[in-house]
Amino acid sequence: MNSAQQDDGMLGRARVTDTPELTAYYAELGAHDAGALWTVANDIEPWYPQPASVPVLWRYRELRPLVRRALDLVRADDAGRRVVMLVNPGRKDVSAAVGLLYTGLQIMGPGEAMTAHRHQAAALRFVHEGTGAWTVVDGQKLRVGPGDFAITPNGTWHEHGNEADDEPVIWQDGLDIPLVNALDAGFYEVHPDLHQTPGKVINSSVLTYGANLLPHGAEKWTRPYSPLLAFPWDPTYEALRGLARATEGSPYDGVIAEYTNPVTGGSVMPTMGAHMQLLRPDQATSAHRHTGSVIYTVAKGRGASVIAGRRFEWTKGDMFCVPSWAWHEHHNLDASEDACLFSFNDFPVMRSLGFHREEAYPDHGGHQPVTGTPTATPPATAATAATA
Ligand code: GTQ
Repeated sequence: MNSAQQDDGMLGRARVTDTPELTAYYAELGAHDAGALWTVANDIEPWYPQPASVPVLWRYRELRPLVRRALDLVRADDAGRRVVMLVNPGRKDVSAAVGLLYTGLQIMGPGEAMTAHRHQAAALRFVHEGTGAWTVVDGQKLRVGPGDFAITPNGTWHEHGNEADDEPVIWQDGLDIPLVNALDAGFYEVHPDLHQTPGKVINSSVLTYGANLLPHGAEKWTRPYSPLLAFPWDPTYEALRGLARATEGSPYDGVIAEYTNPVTGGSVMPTMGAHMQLLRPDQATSAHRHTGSVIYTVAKGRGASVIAGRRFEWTKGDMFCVPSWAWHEHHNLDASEDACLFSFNDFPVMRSLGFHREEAYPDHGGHQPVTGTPTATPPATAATAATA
């Protein structure tokens, strides 16, 4: 910590000492639904982000049996969506997994189908297991399998189900529900007919936009989200392997690529972006931090990530979160296989509001010392001195 900044008062920050007169004054302000800024200034304008979210790892091996139990415990029709949410211990009040992002594991039994609805929150899916998953998004039927990524942009009608006759589907939902609620902008509607009438062509957006060719008429697409709604695993993984041959990648993320809106090259939706990244065998990235929250899902391989000084070992299916401004670095622990991390984030919100900031970890050759303490504070640099 920078010693000058230990004392908020020296920098012109609030340090008024309580007196009986002031205490009485604060009470009187409170009675008028008012308050004195100097009693909260250092809390509401911190030196740097102070997320309530903590780093968390959710192990698929541990959650899967619990998710499967919900199949027998609740009927999909009664539950609406049969989902086990991942809840950050610091964000229970808003059902967030990290920051303003929600995520959960949804299970659909063989032959099940959910009714159609739409809402202000945007949604995305990443399939963990099961081959029978389908979803209808604004009348377009998509089939998705393990490793596939699909989007349900805000305001689009959607319903989904599992057309396999033997095994359940478990997919991960990612939504910006806490963001929408933080902005008091939530709406929700059930489809008047409970179901849409899907067009006959399955995965029509993939047929139209899925080959890096911009089709005739694409310029007419003016909605703020990607017209390509599904991104299958196989071509994504092949693209990452190609990238790994052709480029070095990022020192912080390995070989990483964003799923994009093919018309604009921007993020798939206005509030949430998503990436797939590949860590080469044994690769250990350098630590950095940035504004914006991220939820990761291990798509392939095994490794470890150090987040805010805590080390989390992960394997396929595991999910973990990186709160805003937390130092993080990733390590592929396998000497011969690559490891792949799917992730989604609120970066489009940060960028569109001008809130994006990023910096490299300056010490110890770019790697954090591992403290093992859940709330460990990283060593502060001059730019990031803590509040006193
Ligand atoms: O499928 O639209 O996990 O509305 C939570 C809320 C999924 C969905 C969730 C939702 C959905």
